[in-house]
Amino acid sequence: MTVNFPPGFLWGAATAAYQIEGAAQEDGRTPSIWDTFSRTPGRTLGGDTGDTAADHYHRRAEDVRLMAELGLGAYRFSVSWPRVQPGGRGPACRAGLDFYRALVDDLLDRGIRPVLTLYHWDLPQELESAGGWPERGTAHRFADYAQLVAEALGDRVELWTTLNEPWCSAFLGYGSGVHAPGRTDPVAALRAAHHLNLAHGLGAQALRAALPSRAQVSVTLNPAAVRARTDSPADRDARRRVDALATRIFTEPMLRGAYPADLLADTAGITDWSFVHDGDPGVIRHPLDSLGINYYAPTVVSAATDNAPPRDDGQGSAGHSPWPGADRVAFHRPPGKRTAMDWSVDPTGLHELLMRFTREFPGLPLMVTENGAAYDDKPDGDGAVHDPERIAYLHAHLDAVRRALADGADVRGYFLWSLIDNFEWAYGYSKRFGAVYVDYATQARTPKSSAHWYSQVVRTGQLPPY
Ligand code: PNW
Repeated sequence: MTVNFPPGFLWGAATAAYQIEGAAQEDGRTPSIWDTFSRTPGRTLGGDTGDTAADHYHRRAEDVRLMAELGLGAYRFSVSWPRVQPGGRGPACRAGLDFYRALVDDLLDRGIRPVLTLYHWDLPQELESAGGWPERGTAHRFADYAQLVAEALGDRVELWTTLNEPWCSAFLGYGSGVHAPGRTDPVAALRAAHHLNLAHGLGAQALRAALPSRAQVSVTLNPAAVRARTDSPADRDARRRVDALATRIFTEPMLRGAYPADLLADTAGITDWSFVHDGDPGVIRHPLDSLGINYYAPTVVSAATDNAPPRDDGQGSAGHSPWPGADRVAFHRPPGKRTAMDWSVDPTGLHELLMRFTREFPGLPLMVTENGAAYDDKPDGDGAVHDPERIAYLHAHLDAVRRALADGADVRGYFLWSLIDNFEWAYGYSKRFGAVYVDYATQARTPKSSAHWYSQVVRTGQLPPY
């Protein structure tokens, strides 16, 4: 029996402010940590920055038209904190808020539901200069910012997300240093993770207080679909450690109100966690309306042996690991198909994660808030962009979502990453994740064949035979 997508299933595409907006110095916006980082030589591929990006700040209306042409039912975007609250504290910047008001109005005019993320990695630089996420005060600044945005947009946005992938903010930003702000300190990374959790809890409280009761509050994580290379106790222990650091460090406090005991034990040689104050767990635990899951590829680990190949998870820089307390873990690249990121194509990881959260957190609706792939897209002689590999990737992963639905998972929506090609963080513009091609010289948008394919899926609510 084919199970199709349920009525009301949200079909969308996702982006993030710094990756598409550009206009980095306009209308009162101040620098974020990504402006500082990307302007520092050697930090991003080719020295690319988000100064212009896909110029979405000036092409908002055209981009919303494109979404309507694709038939999207929802659009997931993020608000740039330094655009709406320059410097990360104090009064709102009216021009910045006006941009998001206009965006949301354009979406609603075309029947597209706005799904707003408050924080997709662009911390105001002033807050980083005051200590950043390793400092507790940043969590309180975030709650103030959440209130400010809720007061401005709460009359027209129903779906709210506090953070996007706090794992990346904490461990790539402060641990391995491959993301902004580029620090490489395992204690700072663990402190950052806790203060991001606290920011989520305080932010969710601020949203509830400022928003009408119909509003829904969520968070988006990138849980690891992590597998042990063998069933040996040592390899299973490696799996457990990575699972704790990637996933349970967020899900357990947010959904159950405590850090996992094994995580505290694994990291005891690094920190005593005294930055967790009495009362924090009760704040971090907040009843959520759904959980957002971003999925790209699985992770395969084993216990490191003396002759193990060097760490190769693509996430480390100059020997700095994003996995504090998991030094004896080796990361492996399974054989098989890869994307341009060199990430393996394996949709079973998505099914596995959806079923895991269904089992562990019964009653909590799930949303696939990002899924997609980078490929080396190029226009052909006629200017068309054919990306059959992306269609195959999307088809296989949507099929995994469909199987999870058939197996009882309460999945409410799917958001393709990404609507348009954009600034892929440390990889700059070299990696194209868009369903729509962007010619950065002219900023012309061309829907790739995957966009046409996805449009059919969205319109029919069904996967075509493949
Ligand atoms: C996510 N990793 O980033 C982000 O939410 C997007 O902004 C980004 O463009 C997309 O996935 C594609 O990369 C990630 O190294 C970046 O494990 C890096 C990792 C995971 C997610």
